[in-house]
Amino acid sequence: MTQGWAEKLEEARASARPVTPFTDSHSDFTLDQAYGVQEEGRRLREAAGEVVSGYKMGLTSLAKQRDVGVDSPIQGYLLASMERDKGAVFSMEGRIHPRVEPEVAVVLGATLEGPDVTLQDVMHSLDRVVPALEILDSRFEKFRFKLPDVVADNTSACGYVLGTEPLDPERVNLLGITVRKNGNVVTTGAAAAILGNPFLAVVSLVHALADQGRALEAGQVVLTGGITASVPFTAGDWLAASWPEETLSFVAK
Ligand code: OOG
Ligand code: MG
Repeated sequence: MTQGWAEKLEEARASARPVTPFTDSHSDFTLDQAYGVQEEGRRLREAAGEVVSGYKMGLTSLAKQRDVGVDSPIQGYLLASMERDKGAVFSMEGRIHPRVEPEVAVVLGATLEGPDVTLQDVMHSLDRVVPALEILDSRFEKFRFKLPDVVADNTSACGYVLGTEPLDPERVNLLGITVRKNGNVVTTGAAAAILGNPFLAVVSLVHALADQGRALEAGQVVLTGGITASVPFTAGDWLAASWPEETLSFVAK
C-alpha cells in the first residue's frame, strides 16, 4: 500500500508542491507503516549523498500536541544539510509553508544504546546542551496531517539552528523562552514543557532507536521537541527566540 510514498514526499519536498495527507485516502495507514516510509525516505536522502547528523523528537509538549491536533510523541532524523548558522538569512526558495519553534538541543559525549537506558545514563553522558530553533515545513497541504502522515514525512523536518551558549543541565527546566516575530512577542514558554524535563525526550529517543536496532551516537544532535506552538513565517519576517543565555534569530528572504 505504501509503495512509492517516500518518493512522493521527496518529490513534494524537492518541488515545493505539497501533497494531500495519505490518511485522507488510506484511513488504515498505520504508525508502523509510517516509520517504514520514513526509513525509505532516509535511504533515498542517504543515497543522494546526505548524511544523518542526529534525531528529533516531536510532539513532546502539550503546546505542540494541541498545535497539530496529535497526541503522542514521534521521532525523525536530521541531516547535516539542514543545519543553518544562527543569525543567517533563511532562504524561502524551495520552501512550502515553513514554521519555527524553540527547542533544547542535546549532544552526548558517549554513545547510548538499548531499551534499558535511563535518565541517569543520559545525564552522565551529556556533552552539550544548547538552545536551538527548529524550522518545520510539512510536505502536506495546509500543514494538515494525522499522526502516521507526519511520521512518514520525517516529522516535517526542514532545518535547525544550534546556539553556542551552553545551558546548565540542572537549570534547563526553569529557563523561560520568548519568541518574537518582527519584534513582537508571539509566544513564550519554559523548557519544562518538554515532558517535564527535556532529557526524558532523549531517553525516549534512545528506546525508540533501540527498536530500530540503532544507537544514539556520541556527537549526534538531538532536538528534544518544540516548547511552544510553531510560528509560521514568510519572506521578510524576522524571527527570534530569546533564552536567558542567548538569542537565536534569522531573517527569512
Ligand atoms: C510536527 C513536528 C513536531 C516538534 O518539535 O514537536 C515537532 C509538526 O509540528 O509539523 O517537530
Ligand atoms: Mg520540533
